[in-house]
Amino acid sequence: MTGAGAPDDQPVDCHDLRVAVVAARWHEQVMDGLLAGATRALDDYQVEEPGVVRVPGSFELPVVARALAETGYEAIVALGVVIRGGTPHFDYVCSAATDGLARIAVDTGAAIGFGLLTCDTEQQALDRAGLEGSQEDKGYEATAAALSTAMTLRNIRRGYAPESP
Ligand code: DLZ
Repeated sequence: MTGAGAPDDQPVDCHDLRVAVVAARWHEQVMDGLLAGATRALDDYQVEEPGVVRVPGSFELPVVARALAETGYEAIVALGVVIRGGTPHFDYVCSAATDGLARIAVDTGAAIGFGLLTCDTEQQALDRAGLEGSQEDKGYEATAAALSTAMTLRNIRRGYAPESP
């Protein structure tokens, strides 16, 4: 199970955080599950009026995430699915999206939720999509991680001392 060891974080109040979700369109059923998971997390964390932007494919996630970060969004959740069997460009699309998203987080200081599934088969993606019968809920996890990180960044910028472990 890929999710073994994941933290069991409890939702915190993020009602005044500026949050956007950027989601690719490839692999509709899996994307529907990831988006539903993200929506559940946004509700649990009390995010008000999150923005949602769709892009054609995962390759386009970083450039749109960057534009959102530059216009003041503090947390951006990137959702996409790339399936090895479905594309000869698997490695290129995965690394462009992954490297691009990591760079945006470090360069802009926005919290980026990494909800990009990179799978060998569609079944693996379905297992992680938070659908009925799925074993994992990566849309929820990526959203919770982005929100938690954004609150940590906000506290650091406001001069609050980091919490002791
Ligand atoms: C072209 C392509 C292929 C073959 N497979 C996927 C995929 O599995 N998942 C995904 O999100 N996007 C895919 N794409 C589209 C690229 O991400 C991109 O949208 C196009 O190359 C146009 O720039």
